[in-house]
Amino acid sequence: MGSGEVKISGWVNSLRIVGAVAFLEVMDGGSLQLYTVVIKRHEHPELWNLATHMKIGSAVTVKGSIPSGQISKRGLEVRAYALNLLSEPIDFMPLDPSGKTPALLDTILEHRYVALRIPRQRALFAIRALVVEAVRNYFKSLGFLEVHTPKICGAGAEGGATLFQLDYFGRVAYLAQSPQLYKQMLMCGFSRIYEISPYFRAEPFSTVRHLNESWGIDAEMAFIEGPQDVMRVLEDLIVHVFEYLKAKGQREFSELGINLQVPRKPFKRVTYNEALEILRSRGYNIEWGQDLGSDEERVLGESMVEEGYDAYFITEYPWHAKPFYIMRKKEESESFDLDYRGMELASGGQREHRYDKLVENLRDKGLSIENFEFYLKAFKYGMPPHGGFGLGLDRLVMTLTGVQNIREVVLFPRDRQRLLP
Ligand code: AMO
Repeated sequence: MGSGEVKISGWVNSLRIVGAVAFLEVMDGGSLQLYTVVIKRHEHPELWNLATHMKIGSAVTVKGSIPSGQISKRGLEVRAYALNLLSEPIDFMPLDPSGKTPALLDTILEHRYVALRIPRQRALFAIRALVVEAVRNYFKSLGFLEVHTPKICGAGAEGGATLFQLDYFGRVAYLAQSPQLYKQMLMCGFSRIYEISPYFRAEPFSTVRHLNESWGIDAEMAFIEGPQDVMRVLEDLIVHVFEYLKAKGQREFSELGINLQVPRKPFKRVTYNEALEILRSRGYNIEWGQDLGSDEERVLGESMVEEGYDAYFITEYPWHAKPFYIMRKKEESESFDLDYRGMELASGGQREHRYDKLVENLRDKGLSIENFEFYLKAFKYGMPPHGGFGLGLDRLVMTLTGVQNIREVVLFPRDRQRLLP
């Protein structure tokens, strides 16, 4: 093929016939490119005949030339000289693949594979893949090692109520809620690691920001001086992801009609106590020690946006609102949450690395020392001070793409109702 010529392998999203000209909208399978394939009756009568009888949704290959300087409104215009029909739908199309007639989210999720032909849907998943690419190249540049920890576990880290239990050859096992315990144990051998992996949580919520299988970006780093060292790595990661996406995701964001705004550094840091003050001034009275609910998160987010901060840390949570592995600081903790416009994106902190204190923390939370023996052992051999964070990948993609429901950016979401497809 010469320059200006293309071979498209994709699906017919729509067909329009105007007089003696047929316009086939074809979504290329391997790219985000939508083509408007033009076939004139008098030029190619056999192609015209095939095109005008084409069922929407058919898989085709097209060869053609792109007229110079001619870009039609939606797709790149191609004058076809070859058209091959490879596979026709044998049932009604469950949704309009051109996206001109919008489909309900339920329909999209039920027929995700077909919905991926809609330009907007493709853009969402192209962005998700770019986020993972950005995360990997960020951590690599800082010397973090990518690791993989088990997803079938003998103990949970984030509370018993949300564990999915399974039978492991006659023993009780759980699906991993997070790599928390393993990433900490690794601090006895590596000083900077990260993992991108699924979290399984039997959370009973049906909200637009919770899933029962979500993906996390976890980092852990040793030899830190305090939680602020970890916060800086997380803050830089977020800014890097936004900048990377702004540079590499131009086409995808233009499909979504979004002009990405990179959050400004440094992110605002508010202590839990300051957050309570802000909430009180807005009529929300939270008792000291309580976690912030989604209403409170939203109101705090509004106040931060008014101050010019999209992204902000909430630090020094009450110890009793945080898990046992976080380092205690009297009644408070060396913890942080990272929120973006009222939604929690990440949480983390400095961990307790001193064996005796860690045992005390477990006791204080009413957890069995015996169950955590395998984890505690790693703290006997020169465990350095360390800290880390868990960043919700799905929530990060939600934030970047502005979608309102987390399910939109997950191919086959798992929630309380959804186990198939
Ligand atoms: P946490 O439980 O806050 O912390 O989880 C970290 C981040 O993961 C995302 N997330 C979820 N996203 C969608 N649906 C869910 N059900 C869900 N659960 C969590 C959120 C959240 O901020 N081990 C600690 C992290 C650490 O301290 O390193 C942990 O798991 O964006």
